[in-house]
Amino acid sequence: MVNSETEANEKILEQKFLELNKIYLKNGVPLEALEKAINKSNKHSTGFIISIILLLFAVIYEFDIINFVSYLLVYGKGVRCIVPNNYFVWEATRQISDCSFCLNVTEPIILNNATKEEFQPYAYSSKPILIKNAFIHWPAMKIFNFEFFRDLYSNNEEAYKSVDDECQFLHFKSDFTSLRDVFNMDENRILNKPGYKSWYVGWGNCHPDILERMRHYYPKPHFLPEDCEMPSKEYVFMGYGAGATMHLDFINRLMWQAQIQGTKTWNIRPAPECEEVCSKLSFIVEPGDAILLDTRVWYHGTTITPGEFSLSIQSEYG
Ligand SMILES: O=C(O)CCC(=O)C(=O)O
Ligand SMILES: [Fe+2]
Repeated sequence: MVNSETEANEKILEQKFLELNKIYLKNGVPLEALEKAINKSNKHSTGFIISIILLLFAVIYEFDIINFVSYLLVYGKGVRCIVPNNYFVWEATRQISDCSFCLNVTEPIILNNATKEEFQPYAYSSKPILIKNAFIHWPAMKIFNFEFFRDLYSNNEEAYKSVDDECQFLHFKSDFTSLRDVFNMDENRILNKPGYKSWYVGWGNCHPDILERMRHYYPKPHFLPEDCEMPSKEYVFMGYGAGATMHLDFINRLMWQAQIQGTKTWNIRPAPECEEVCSKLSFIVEPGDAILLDTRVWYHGTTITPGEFSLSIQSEYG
């Protein structure tokens, strides 16, 4: 049982930690580490976690490990991934936000199946935008499912290799280590039958043949500016339950996403340094909807409506 004196002490420590947070954010403390430190259900005490974070920070700062490791892991690899593999280093070196992107934003801008002209005033905005029914006409809405993507990759070693080498595989909370594992899954688990572990994954498709075969079923989103840049890579996110864990993306442009199957809740929040002046947001996307978000500045995570399978296509524009 926790007595009231311990609780009071914990409150004081929590307060002190939040003050320290502001000072140390300049040099970077990852969001998840901050959250764990104030989470009372964590088996370690708050003071212990603060000490570990500060010690870690001191070692990294003192020996200039940030520059060295980020050079080796980020730029050395030559690939800009949606979520960097060395998330801690990147989080610790990211620019501190001036919060202008989230001031007075309490809900997404909602448009209904916007045309290019209607979307134009919002293009390139950092505000979250939801376009209802934007993609209901896409053939992909009827064609894309788990089996479509399994067939797309089947017996294509080069395509699997491209995910590992040039693209990225994101397992979130699932126990998979590669896209191959996902497509070798037991049929009952694919269907999320009771007694089977829930799963949610995402991966980049950058193999030219795979991309061409995917794009056969959807065009460039019709509302995007004619001259906007698009990468030769499109992500698929699919699965159940917990969805994507809270993160920032390490990408060059703004993000668009098409919700193809299932209903998904987006939970987005400003960076910790903006939490006092900006709000956290939560909103639902349904099949056929488009969401546009600056995932470089908005922390974002998703949860899938229980009992539903979610599938989305995601890419960048700018
Ligand atoms: O769709 C999801 O579950 C997450 C997508 C995501 O992280 C992104 O689009 O950047
Ligand atoms: Fe993301």
